[in-house]
Amino acid sequence: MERTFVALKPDGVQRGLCGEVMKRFEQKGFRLVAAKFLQPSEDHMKQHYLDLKDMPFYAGLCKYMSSGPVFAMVWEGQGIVKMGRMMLGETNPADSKPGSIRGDFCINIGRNIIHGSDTVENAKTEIGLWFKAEEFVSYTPCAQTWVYE
Ligand code: IDP
Ligand code: MG
Repeated sequence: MERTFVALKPDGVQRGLCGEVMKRFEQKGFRLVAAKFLQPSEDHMKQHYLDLKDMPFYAGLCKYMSSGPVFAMVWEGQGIVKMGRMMLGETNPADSKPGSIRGDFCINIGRNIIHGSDTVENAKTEIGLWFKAEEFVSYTPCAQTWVYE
């Protein structure tokens, strides 16, 4: 089973969208395996977005991400990395279709409310950066056999 890292950014939390995002992942049939609510440090965000360190918006991005609470989650399911990205929409909300999270709930690229891993490999790295092994809960959802054949 594939896992992905999803996080409501400070704007997503402030705008009361945690429940809406969780609802969409739950209703799809994905399984929540870890979650925490925290205010990440700027250093933590610099590490998380290390691949963007040469971009002009990097410093502002890390500041924004550490400016308030973040709701960090790990979700599991078949093909979840690619599907999760489709559920999020494009990086720029202006290019995101209605029906996607960014398409439905935000306008500016610098306030796009949510993060989701873009590849299986990056998901593994991000999950390792945000969560310890003991923070995962192992269980079988009662709907498991109704979601997967
Ligand atoms: P992603 O979040 O869709 O994976 P990335 O290209 O990895 O997009 O960029 C990470 C985050 O950096 C974006 O979600 C957004 O918050 C921010 N960002 C990306 N491009 C810009 C920009 O041109 N201006 C301001 N912020 C940006
Ligand atoms: Mg990215």
